[in-house]
Amino acid sequence: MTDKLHFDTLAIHAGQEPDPTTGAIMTPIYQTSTFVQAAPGDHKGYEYSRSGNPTRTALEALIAALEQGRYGLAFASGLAAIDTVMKLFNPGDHIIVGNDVYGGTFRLFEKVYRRFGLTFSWVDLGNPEKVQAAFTPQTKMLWLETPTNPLLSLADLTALAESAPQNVIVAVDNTFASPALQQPLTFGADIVMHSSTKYLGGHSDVVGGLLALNDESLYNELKFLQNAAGAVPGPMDCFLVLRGAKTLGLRMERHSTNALQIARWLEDHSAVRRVLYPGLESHPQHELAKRQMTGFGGMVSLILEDEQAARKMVSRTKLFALAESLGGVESLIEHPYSMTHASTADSEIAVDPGLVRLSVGIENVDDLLADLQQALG
Ligand code: P1T
Repeated sequence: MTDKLHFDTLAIHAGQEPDPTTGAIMTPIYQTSTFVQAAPGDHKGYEYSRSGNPTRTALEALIAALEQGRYGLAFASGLAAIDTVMKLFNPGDHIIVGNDVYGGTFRLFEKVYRRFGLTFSWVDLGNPEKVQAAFTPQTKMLWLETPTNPLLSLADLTALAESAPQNVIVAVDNTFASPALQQPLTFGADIVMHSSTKYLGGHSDVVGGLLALNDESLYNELKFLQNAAGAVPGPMDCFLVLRGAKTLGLRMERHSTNALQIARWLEDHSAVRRVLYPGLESHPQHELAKRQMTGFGGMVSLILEDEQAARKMVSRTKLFALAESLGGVESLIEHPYSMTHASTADSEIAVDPGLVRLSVGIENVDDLLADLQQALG
């Protein structure tokens, strides 16, 4: 039934049917750890909530539909989703990673999985020769974000998916764009990952992670690992993401128009050295953004003179709350160097101390501009 529906309709209906016994239009929160069996193995499709839970099933079907994939899997956090993907690999395997990613992803790869014998190359994905040169016979995955956190760089998904050898998994962290603006599986990616804590949930009230994919055997491996390692979300958290995702399309439109207006305003401000936003004509990959995305999203980064100027700005905003995370209806501001990306300090992917990151919310844009104006002085 859901095959031919448009994105905004899928966001409200995919994976969700009125409850057959009561008619409840909202998917119930099946707050149960276990399911009664008539005889051993004679059950109604559910045995134990780590292995499967009906509220989670609805969310898994939803993310599959929103990403135009066949399969979805839900996790307790974005990092739990990434961690489960990493468990596909063995000591000696090599992973190529885009050289701008969330600090927690860097930490998981370099501080945890390196100890288990995996190796990582951090590569500028905008440079096709460098990407080609990074593949070795041991390379098993290419992991990337587009747009990246926090520098809002883009990767050409079609070109990368075509250039990767057949046996290399191309995995895209689609958290910043959300499936409303970009669907990496349609460009040839093998796995899409989300921190549903962000735009999919959309209301800063839940931590979660999601995967979407098409390949059946890869899905079976990941589903096995999901159950074997057990980093699953509870039913209440699944419900919150299901509810939040219903308005994803509308929210992303407003995030995008607010962010573009703010990015343009910041570009004209004398205290700002550089604005990073894919929707600006000055963004080096603006043309790619227009090809690959249907909107430019709500994340804007800016570079101020130095660390002191950045710290001053993030402490002075009033509507933009100083906090980690992003993608909620309310605007947030943060200092990646000392907050979300502190774990990359002194590494090859360390961030500029003068960088400030905005998660532009869906408030009235004039109020947001006034707040930035008073904070920049
Ligand atoms: O926080 P969690 O749900 O575990 O998701 C991790 C994660 C993965 N990928 C991207 C692109 C992310 O931005 C995040 C989380 N990021 C923040 C908390 C942040 O403020 O950047």
